[in-house]
Amino acid sequence: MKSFIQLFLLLSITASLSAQNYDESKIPDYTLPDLLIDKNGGSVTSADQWEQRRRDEVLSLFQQQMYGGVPDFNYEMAYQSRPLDVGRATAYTQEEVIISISNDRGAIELNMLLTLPATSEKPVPVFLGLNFQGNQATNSNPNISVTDNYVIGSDQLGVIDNRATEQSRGSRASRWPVDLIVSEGYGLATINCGDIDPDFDDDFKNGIHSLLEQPPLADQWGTIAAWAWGLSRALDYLQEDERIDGRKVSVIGHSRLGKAALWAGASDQRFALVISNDSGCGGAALSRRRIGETVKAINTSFPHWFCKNFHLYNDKEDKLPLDQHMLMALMAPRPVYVASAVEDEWADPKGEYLSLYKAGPVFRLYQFKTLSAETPPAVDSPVATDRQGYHIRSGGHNLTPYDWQQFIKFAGSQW
Ligand code: GTR
Repeated sequence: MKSFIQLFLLLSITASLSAQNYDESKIPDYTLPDLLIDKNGGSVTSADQWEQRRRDEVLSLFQQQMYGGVPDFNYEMAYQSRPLDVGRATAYTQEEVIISISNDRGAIELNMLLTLPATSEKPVPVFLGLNFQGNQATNSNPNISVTDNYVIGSDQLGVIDNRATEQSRGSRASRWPVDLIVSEGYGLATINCGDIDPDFDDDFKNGIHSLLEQPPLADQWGTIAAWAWGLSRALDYLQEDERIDGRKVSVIGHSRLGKAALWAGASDQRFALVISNDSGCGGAALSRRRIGETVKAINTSFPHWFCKNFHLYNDKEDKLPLDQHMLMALMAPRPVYVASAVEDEWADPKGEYLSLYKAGPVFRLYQFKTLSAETPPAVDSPVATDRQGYHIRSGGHNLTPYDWQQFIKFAGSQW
């Protein structure tokens, strides 16, 4: 009976996925909302006008219709740092920074694994990104705490029933090539996304939501916005630590955590560089292309990721008053890098490129050179302009050392 039910579930998932379009010629005609026309129909022709009139309008659209705004609530933060023995590694130091966030309703702790080059004459730039399986999975140091919080992953990664086991140690180290990162003079900070908000639909009761009285309204945060908020709290700490150059913190994320990195970068302009890796629908990919994962597909599988208003656009992408090129434009004048993978069709690599390309008019208001070709570059041939970088890597949905090499190179060209 059990295997019959499993077969039935598998067939229904396959049927619903095969309903998705992967054929470029079947993309419906669409028109993207104009970045440089404000809500009263006025043209935006300078960087000043963008910043004073249009940027807030665009940001509010994403808050109200897609990711959800953060409700007002009071909280206190405290930090505590615990140095870790790194064994024979000499190139870097490691510590766990516990960021406690509390109010009279409750408390959560974000455990941030901070890896810094062992020697540096000046404060170092840092990459900050959330992880899926806990800090212990990002690095093989046996002294890193195994998270007790909810994690996402399979038994091959040492995760059983959304809990990390000892076997998870280092199981995702290839996604966090710390030797490469520190050898280029950068630090790395990472937190289990489940420390901020566990990634399942519980009607917004756990994680950071436990500190609020009310469940979110239709235009208030889902889980992606909660993760982005947590990234900003991590940045609060990083900007206070004197070993770190708080003006050079890049926010990075893969897949759903790439969506969170983009929203963090858009909503918090203290992030100096924003990096999206294979973030797909609800991240870098244009929603109107409806190729691979669609708005309906994502809201059905993950009803808790976006605000409730976003569900109104299931099968109605054309009614969205926004699209993801507007999210990219919110990064301007700061640099933004988008990475795709050629086999990651579910994430619509071409749509990920196009949103960056279509954000060009806003970067040009700042006199920056922007991507010149509407067609994505060849596989494994990164392109970069003043403030935009992109590559499409061979292979599938993953975060690899190749991706990091490009991010580091691009960051290096910015400062
Ligand atoms: C998929 C989801 C994508 C992407 C991915 C991930 O199942 O459809 O939007 O976020 O998960 O995060 O690995």
